[in-house]
Amino acid sequence: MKLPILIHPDPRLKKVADAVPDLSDEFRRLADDMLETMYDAPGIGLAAPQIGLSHRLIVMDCVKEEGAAPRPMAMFNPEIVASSDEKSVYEEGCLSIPETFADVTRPAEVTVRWMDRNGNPAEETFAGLWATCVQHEIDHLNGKLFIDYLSPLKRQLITRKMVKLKKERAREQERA
Ligand code: GNR
Ligand code: NI
Repeated sequence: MKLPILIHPDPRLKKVADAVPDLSDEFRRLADDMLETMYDAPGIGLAAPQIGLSHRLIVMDCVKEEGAAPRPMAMFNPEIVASSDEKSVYEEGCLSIPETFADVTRPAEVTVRWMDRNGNPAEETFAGLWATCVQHEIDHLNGKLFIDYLSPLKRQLITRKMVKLKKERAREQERA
């Protein structure tokens, strides 16, 4: 089932999400719904707060080669346990901040520990787009957006643009 994605500014995007205590079919179904929502958008990642749920759950698939096998990942309670000193700059976007992109500097590699969909612990070191994406998603769980790395002025301009976009969309909804 496809779920509606919240647009910034929204207080639900600013909250620190709660840990998932233990895995149930309900959470597995939620992860599947989030993957469906992410692929449909289309996006390379999605965090539960973006659909208004305060759970520490993210999904992602950063395989971008045309024709390559997809790699849908669902991570419960993900934690960064190591970060490289080396940095990388990537032009980020966010499904909760549509049509907006900006360069963000982050550690080039991160090691992440999480619980997989079977409740088993997992750990992996990510690089490239995967590293950028997993850090962007974990930020969502801590109420942080990529625009929080920009200057207050840029952030304010983007927030104003989003307020306008939300009003336009609400008006379109009324007409529909
Ligand atoms: O789809 C997405 N693309 C993206 C591009 C660069 C850096 C991060 C991302 S994540 C984003 C989807 C999203 O908003 N996830 O929270
Ligand atoms: Ni995002």
